Amino acid sequence: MTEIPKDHPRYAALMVRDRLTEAMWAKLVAPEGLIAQGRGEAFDYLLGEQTTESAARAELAAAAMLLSAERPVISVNGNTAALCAHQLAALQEASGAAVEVNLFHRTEERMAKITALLEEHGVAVLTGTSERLIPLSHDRALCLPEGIGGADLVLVPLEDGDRCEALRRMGKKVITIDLNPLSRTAQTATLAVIDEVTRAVPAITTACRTLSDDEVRALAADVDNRVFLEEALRTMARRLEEVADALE
Ligand code: PTJ
Repeated sequence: MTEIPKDHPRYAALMVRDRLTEAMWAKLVAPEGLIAQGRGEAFDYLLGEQTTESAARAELAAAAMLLSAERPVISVNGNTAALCAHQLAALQEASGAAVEVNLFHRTEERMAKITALLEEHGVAVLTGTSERLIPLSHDRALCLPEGIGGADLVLVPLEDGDRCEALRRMGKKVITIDLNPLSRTAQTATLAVIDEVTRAVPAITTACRTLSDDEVRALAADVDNRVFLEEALRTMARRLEEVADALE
C-alpha cells in the first residue's frame, strides 16, 4: 500500500483507488473492476464529484421503488462489495431487500470471499444453489430462484450492460447506480441513479427511512428514466461549457 499524504488534493479519490487495488490483490475485485472504476471517475469529474439535484431526486425514487416492490433484491458484485460493504447492511435493513452476490467474472473463490466480506459487515446474504435463470450466455445468468430469479425488482450497482436488458425482458424492474448515463445499463434500466455508489447507497437508505407512505406511492408511480438521463447529460455538457468559457 502506497502512503498517501493527507494534504494531497486528491486524497479521498486516491484512498478509494488504494482500497480497490488492495481488494483486487485479495481477489475480491476483478482486475477489470479497476478499469470500471477509472471510467466511473471520469464521469464523476464531469458531475463535479458531487450528487446533483437530479441524482438526489433519483435516489428518492429508488427508495420508493424498493419500498413498493414485493421481492426486491440488491445484486452485489466485486466493486460494490469493496466500495460499500459497510453501507449495505443499513440499506438492506431500511429497504427490506434481500442481498445476492452476482458476478460477471465468476469464480467460487470470489463468490465466497465477497459473501464473507458482506457478512462481516452485517449483511444477510442469500446463499444456495444457483441456476441459469437469466437468459445470458455468461455466468451472470447464474442466480438463486429465491433471490434474483424470483425478484420483481433488482438493484444492480455498477453493472455491465447486458444483464440489465435481460432482467428487463424477464419483466423485472431494474434500478442501477452508474456514473455513466451513456452506458447500456443506464439506458435500459427502469431507473438509473447517476451518482457515485458510495454517495448513492446512503442517500437511498436515508430516503427509505424518511419517506412517508404517500410519498412512496407518488414517487414510485411516476418514474421516467429519460428525465434523469437527460438531466445528467445536460449537467455534464453545462460543466464542460463553463470550464471552456473560463479559459477564454
Ligand atoms: O465483480 P464482477 O466480476 O461482477 O465484475 C464487475 C465489473 C465492474 C468489472 C463489471 O461489471 C464491468 O466490467 O462493469 P463495466 O462494464 O465496466 O460497467 C461498470 C459501470 O459502472 C460503468 O458504466 C462505470 O462508469 C460505472 N462505475 C464505475 N465506478 C463507479 C461507477 N458508478 C458508480 N460509482 C462508482 N464508484
